[in-house]
Amino acid sequence: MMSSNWFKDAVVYQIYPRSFQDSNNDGIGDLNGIKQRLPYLKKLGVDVLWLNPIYRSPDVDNGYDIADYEAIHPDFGTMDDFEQLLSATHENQMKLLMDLVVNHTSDQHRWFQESKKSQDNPYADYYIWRDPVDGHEPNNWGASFNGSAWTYVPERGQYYLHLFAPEQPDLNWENPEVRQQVYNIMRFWLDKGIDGFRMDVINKISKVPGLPNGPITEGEVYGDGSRFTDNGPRLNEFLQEMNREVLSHYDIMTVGEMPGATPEMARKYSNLDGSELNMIFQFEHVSLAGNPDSRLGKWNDRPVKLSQLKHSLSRWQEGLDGSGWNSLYWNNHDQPRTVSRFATDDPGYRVKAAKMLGTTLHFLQGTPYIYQGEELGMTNVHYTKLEQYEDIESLNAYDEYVKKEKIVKPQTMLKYLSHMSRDNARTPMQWDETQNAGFSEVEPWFALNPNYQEINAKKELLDQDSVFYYYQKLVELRHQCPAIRYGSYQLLDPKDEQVFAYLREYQGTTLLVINNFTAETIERDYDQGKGKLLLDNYPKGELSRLRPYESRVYIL
Ligand code: TEU
Ligand code: CA
Repeated sequence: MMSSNWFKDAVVYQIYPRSFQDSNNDGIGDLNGIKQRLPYLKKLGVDVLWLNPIYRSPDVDNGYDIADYEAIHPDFGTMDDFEQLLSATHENQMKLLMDLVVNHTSDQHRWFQESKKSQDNPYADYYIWRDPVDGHEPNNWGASFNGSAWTYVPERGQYYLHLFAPEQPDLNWENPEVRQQVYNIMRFWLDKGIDGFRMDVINKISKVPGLPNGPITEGEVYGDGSRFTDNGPRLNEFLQEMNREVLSHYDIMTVGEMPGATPEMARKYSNLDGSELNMIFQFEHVSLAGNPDSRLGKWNDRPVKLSQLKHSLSRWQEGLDGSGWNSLYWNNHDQPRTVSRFATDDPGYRVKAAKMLGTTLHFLQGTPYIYQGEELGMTNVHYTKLEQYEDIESLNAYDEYVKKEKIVKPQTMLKYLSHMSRDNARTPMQWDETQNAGFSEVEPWFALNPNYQEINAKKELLDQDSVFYYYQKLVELRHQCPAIRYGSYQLLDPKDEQVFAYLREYQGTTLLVINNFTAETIERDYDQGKGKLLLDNYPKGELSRLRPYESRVYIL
């Protein structure tokens, strides 16, 4: 059994291939495009690339509905292109993670096409099928992208479960043959030499037997089944089996996406004996501002209270120190742009604010993830019309809450979408100021953020004071300084609603990290005077005066 802790020293860069770089001018980003941009990533200094799904897919949910796990989506290129990208990544001393989406498949996957034909065929038990109850769905669960979590198939006279879209049927992990099939897929890619997996909603693979009804919020149609689907009874067992059968035979890293996980659970999933995964993605800090009307769930346009953000991140820092491992992220393909969400994208402050957020996150203990464009301070796209959206989650939510249930006004819902939609993260990468931003020579599959002439990689690479070079510095400091990687953590002034300040301590080195989350100049005294300034996003200033969105790090 191999074991290695390189994941603790690594910085990961997430690539959304569809929106990263188009190489053949069909308007869609692709594998050869990523290969062309390796020098850029090398320059940023990241160690690991994670690619969102690149498998054959009908793209109901942009690749998270996989029709063939061992084929490359023609939009992205060929298997040969993939192998070339993998070796080029390795030649550049970087590693490559694939997205493993095995809670569900596409309804176009061969297994499902067979499974739905009858109740007795070799694939009949590959998915979660149940008889109707009194002519209705087997239970009251709603799906993540709205509507029921069950769809009826006349050929079988049964319903199948889908926690996401109807085109994303859930696999039946209780069936040992399904698990072996998944392990085979994993070996297929690992044997090509990839360096690990990001595992999509992997904490939903073990459902509570009996699939009981979930609680229904007043005024809602469907019940919330998450307590019976997330972190279920056999999850640790399944992960340990996967680890024994597959993961432990390779020198790789793993990160499991786990909505609803607590630090206590994460200590098991990322436990230090290496029997499950290396780390998880938790959702707490990106779920702090729900709508007061709980039927609307994540849809809101409210700022997050800084004390709550600090409390949440601190709970994970303290909760996993010495007993598990954190992943650190502000952004991914499902989250709005961090600078717009947690600080400001006002042009007067955007650069400072992006650097401040980077500092806050990158000085924590754990493995940091940078989502494409975050290193440029890319912003939300600020759409005002429904037609501008593309994402299934956003479109279904509008349909449900505005048109069907009429619980929110169109203008209000558009404000919520503009603040929270996943599409904010999915506009094409902004490479330069030319037409189509250097992403493609033709019109991209999804419109660019109109601010690309102001915010783009070419401009930032020419400006030593850019967000890009600041992120480069953050990565470099992490590589150099063990206290950033391994130090213990202590939050200062938990109730301060303006500043996020904390200490990191490792083998006699103490770091003091100070972040002003406001557009105001404020006075704060910690132990700055005793320290040596390691990093600042402003020119030298007065010791206790913090300028708007200023970040400072001292070695005490
Ligand atoms: O997301 C899991 C998940 O919980 C999502 O519902 C996420 O919380 C939501 O997009 C934010 O409101 C993963 C993938 O990252 C996402 O892109 C997929 O759509 C989803 O799984 C289904 O595979
Ligand atoms: Ca292309």
